[in-house]
Amino acid sequence: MPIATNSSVPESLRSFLATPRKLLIGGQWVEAKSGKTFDVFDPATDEVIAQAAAGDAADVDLAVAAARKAFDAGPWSRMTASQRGQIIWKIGDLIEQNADELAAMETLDNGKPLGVAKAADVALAADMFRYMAGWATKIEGNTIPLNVPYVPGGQFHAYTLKEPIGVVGQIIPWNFPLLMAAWKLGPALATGCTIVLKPAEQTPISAIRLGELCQEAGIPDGVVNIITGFGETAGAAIAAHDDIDKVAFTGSTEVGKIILKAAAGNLKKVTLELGGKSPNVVYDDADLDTAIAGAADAIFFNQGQVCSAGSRLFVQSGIYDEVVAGVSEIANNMKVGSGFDAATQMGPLVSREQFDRVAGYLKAGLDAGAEASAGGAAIDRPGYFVQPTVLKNATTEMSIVQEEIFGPVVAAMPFDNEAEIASQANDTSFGLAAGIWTRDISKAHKLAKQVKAGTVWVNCYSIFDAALPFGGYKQSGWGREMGHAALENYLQTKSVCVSL
Ligand code: TXE
Repeated sequence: MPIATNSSVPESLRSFLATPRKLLIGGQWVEAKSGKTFDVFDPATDEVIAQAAAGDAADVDLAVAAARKAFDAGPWSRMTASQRGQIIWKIGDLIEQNADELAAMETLDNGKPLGVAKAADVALAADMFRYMAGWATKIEGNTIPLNVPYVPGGQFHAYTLKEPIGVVGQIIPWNFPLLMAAWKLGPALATGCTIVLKPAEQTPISAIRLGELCQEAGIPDGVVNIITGFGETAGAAIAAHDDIDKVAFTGSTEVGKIILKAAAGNLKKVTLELGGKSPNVVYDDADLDTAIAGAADAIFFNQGQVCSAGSRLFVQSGIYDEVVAGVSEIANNMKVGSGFDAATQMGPLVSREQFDRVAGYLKAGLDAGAEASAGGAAIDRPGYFVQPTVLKNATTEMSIVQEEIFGPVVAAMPFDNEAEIASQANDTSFGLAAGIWTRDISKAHKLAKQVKAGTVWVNCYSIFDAALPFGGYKQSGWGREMGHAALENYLQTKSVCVSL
């Protein structure tokens, strides 16, 4: 449905999108130095819905200078932790107050169903700021007893200070635009850092609006800077910038490696949340109705554009046919359409590029001998829609089993030998998440320990909470998002030693 006739798009959003959106630098909304803008698309219709400023290295320079000034001169760094915490909490409140508009923004820009945008993206984003607001006042060092052998009788008072790392660059993807901004900004703000954030070029809108909400909440000028633009220009400038102390990236493993190399220039600290190819293991003693629904949700949630999606489904042989048939039935009955249609369970993929990538994997899988027991093709209609797909007869060496598809495509494989399932589950270069479905609690804990993944869900999948650390083993990344662990990404430890 074109935006002009879409009654689900609130008037406030319509007028927000009517003017080209600018960059937030030092508390001011400004055009890109180059004057360039780029088009933002509705993936359900291919319609241009907005223009955003195409920031590049020159704008990143200005944003970093503003962030540096705000970090060095204050007031952010001079505020008490409690004052900072209250402002961060207020961002959560403002997200909640603007939930309808933000959810519509995500549906328009990313394509996801409106109900999901509101219940997951927006609600989790608000919660993330509130959770991190609470941490602002609880960042503490230690006192440390010393025993220095070469200073006999020496008495010392030693302690650690936890200090913000400084100016941080944050580069985020398009699958959960607002939520990824919240995952990044929340801990950086709680620790007292200042930020240059670059949203994905496919979905810049909600981050721009979040910048406005940060200002409304009382975030001082220069603390949060938002540079919309492309990866190869704005993103690369952030990764390489000599005055950025740390870069946090969520995106493809391929770009994660590029960022790492660029960051080596000034040895800025790096955290990476990258791709996945997560195993979802169903044992024959599982509650099958729950496991089948869970396996479908694990891959089809957010059109499969989830880094932790359960994209390799391992099913114990005796129940393989039944589980594959069950997941396929769910796939076949899924209502695919515009995210604004209340009946829609799955929206379009985010972009033409992602649509082509997923279609390419479908073809490669079918050509290699996998068989579609549901879906298997793109959907012939405007927008970037593909069928929810279950591929059976998949084997380990196929690209659909080894590579991240980032679409609603699951490869289902039987397993016989319980002793070997851990090594099968671990047989990729990724290690982001895993699912286990069984009534046998000891079996579940045993596999949970063996699997090389940053998150393991037992008898559930895709459960996220601001308090629960999330991140990757192996090539799925470095560091953890959320929870107390996320604060460490933005802190450094200073040891102070005083002779008494
Ligand atoms: O990701 P990119 P793309 C995976 C998923 C998907 C694939 C490609 O498999 O199919 O990546 O998606 C910025 N220097 N994930 O191409 O390019 C870019 O502008 C600095 C997994 O969209 O990694 C965007 O802001 N930055 C994933 C961000 O990186 C650069 C989420 C992600 O884009 C850059 C998204 C560069 N040279 C995709 N090039 C997850 N882990 O959740 C691009 N960017």
